[in-house]
Amino acid sequence: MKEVIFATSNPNKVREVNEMLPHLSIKSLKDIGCMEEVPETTATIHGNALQKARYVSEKYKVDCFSEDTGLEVEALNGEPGVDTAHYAGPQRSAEANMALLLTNLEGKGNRKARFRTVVALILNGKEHQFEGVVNGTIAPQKMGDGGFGYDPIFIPDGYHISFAEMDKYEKNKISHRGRAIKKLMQFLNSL
Ligand code: ITT
Repeated sequence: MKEVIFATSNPNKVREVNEMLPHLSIKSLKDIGCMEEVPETTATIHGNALQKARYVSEKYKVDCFSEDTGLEVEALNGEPGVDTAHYAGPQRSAEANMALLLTNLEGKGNRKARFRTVVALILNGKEHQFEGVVNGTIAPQKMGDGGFGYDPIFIPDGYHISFAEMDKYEKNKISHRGRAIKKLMQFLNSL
């Protein structure tokens, strides 16, 4: 498999997956002429990943993979979870999302969190899912300006720096997305 369709409209995800899979040609939704908003309306990260892949595969008659990512904070009972992208409202602002999370964690001793990515692949009519998780803590305030989304406030376990302060290859090596994509690649290579 040399060319793969990644059913996402998030250019940061495309960039990271391109960095992880330099030998593959990754096509995004824009590349296949899909400019519409793909629905993600289920109650779970697994459900949303599958919903996006199914929608694109059925409508555009292509094999593809998608992914859904959530940040799960222990002291907030797993929130924002499936609502990670629009935690602070429909404008999907990373700044507003981080500010709300920091406010909601004020006064809480437990700042443990994890990023979870579920990749859903539809290949020859069959569905497959691959999960990647990275544990860490939520920083007391933003640290660094690299990466995207919640990266400035997420410190992975074993580090004293946030994802936003980390070299991009280092992040990809240990991240939720990196781990899920590695499983996807192992599966594709085993075919
Ligand atoms: P799709 O088109 O793939 O659905 P999306 O941006 O809507 O793109 P999600 O629904 O999976 O993606 O939302 C993920 C949210 O988590 C969004 O707010 C991202 O900014 C954030 N996020 C995802 N991966 C991240 C990462 O590696 N580091 C920090 N934040 C991340």
